Amino acid sequence: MNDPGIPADPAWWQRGIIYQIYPWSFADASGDGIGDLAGIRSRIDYLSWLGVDAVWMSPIYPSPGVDLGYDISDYRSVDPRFGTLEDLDDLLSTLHARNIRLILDLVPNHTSDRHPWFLESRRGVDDPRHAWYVWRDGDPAGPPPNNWLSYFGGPAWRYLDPPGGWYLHSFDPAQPDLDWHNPAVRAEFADIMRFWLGRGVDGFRVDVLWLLGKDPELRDDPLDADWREGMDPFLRLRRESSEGTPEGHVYVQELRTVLDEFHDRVMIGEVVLPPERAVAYHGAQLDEVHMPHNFALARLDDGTDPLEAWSADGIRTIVEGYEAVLPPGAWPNWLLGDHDFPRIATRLGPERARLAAMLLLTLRGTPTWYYGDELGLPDAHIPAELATAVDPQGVGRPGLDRLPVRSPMPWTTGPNAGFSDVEPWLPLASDDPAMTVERQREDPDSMLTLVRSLIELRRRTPALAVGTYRSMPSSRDVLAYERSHPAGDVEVHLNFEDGRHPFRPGEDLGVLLSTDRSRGGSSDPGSTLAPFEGVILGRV
Ligand code: TEU
Repeated sequence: MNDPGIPADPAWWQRGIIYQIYPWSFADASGDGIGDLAGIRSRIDYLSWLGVDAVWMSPIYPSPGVDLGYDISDYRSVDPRFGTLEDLDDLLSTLHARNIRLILDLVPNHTSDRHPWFLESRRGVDDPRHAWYVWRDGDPAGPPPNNWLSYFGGPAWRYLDPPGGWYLHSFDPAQPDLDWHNPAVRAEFADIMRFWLGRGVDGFRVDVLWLLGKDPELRDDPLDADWREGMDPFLRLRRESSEGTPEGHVYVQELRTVLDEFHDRVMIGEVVLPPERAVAYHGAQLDEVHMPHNFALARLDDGTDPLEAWSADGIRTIVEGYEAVLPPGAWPNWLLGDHDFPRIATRLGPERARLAAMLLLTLRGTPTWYYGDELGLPDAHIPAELATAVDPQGVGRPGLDRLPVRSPMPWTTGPNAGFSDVEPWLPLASDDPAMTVERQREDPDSMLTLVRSLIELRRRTPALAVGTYRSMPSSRDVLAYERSHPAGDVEVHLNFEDGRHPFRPGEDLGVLLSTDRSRGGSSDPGSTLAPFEGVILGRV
């Protein structure tokens, strides 16, 4: 009999590993200093060698670039920075030929203020496009229609004349929010999805999914009683009216229905909410997204000391808490970060980043891997004069600049790290030759070698790919769990402390893989874990 925790016939997105590419920074083939689709295509050998099953690309559509592609001015085309629609088709077919799927980023909450729809909406109430956005009459001197706040700092409203009114922008003023209560908007997005799915794209990561369908009455968000003077002003409100409404779930179901018109596609939602609320986007009947992204590890050390937060206890609580709230039949997922969060190697340091990689790639649920983390790439230091772009979030909420996590992928020890023939659009994170694919590929002790080995082991070990999860008793500083599958069980022991720890592996188990370079591939499990060592045990 099949264990209820093991999918009988796992889909590609359940078995697989998803690799996120930030297209600005992966590889530049055109020689303008910015990454592009032809660049990504030229690196498919690498993706295949690394062993990933799918690529999620951050937005590649035409965009003024105020929010680096998350401000879209045409949903059915490719930005000339990145290439053409033909380049996209070419990338897709080349990926498919290597058995790698392609997931696009769908950004339905807002457009660019230069999108023709928004320009038309400014003509006034008589224009049908007016009701595509959230306009309200009012006095230009204020106050705005309600107290909602922008993720990029300040009020979420701006007055504009013409048409003489306030419009809602949950992010930058250059990103006006669409009105998802308007059926014409929803029909348009259904059509956009069909456009891409019809071209063969394998699915979408839907940007700020939980912001769709805000309170139709635009009621104020309540004040957060825990907020104190000196804290980030954005955290002053509990975002109960501006996000996460019941209507939003209905609209997500509609998107899912469109997706399901096509065979074997996936819909993943960006839902930056605590797990107990995020999992609601699986849908009551599992009829919303296949997976709302699980940000529990990305946010584990939010506002606290990462080295304290990443304790065995801290992580066990996160993992068990998430497993406990996951609806029956829903498939989990994990990520360490994405293009919005500080990089894992900067948060934890190189040693613990190896442990975090072993954690991510041995937990139950689809891992999403952020490009460059496989090298242990740190956040880049970006002097203002060297950046050719700004992050509006960094401007509006100092300390939350995201450019440092979006630096060019270092491929070689040659000029510009082989990313581009010219000066890249952002400085490299490191000038250390050891921080390149070229060097790490050859080094058996490198982070890249470890990540590739973890992926390879996960792919050929059913217990790791789709097995059940169970926490195991262990000493206080060690996180231990078992992944079970009829094909064979696996144990994972992760030592999160700077001391040696005894561990008792089950009978007949040997070390399949260790994060510790000095264990040297020995199959003898030994009786202690080295500081910050993680091991995967199985029948050898
Ligand atoms: O992110 C939304 C979001 O939640 C982020 O603003 C996040 O809270 C913050 O960056 C954490 O520091 C999505 C995209 O991932 C982001 O890149 C876009 O800027 C944003 O939507 C608007 O489209």
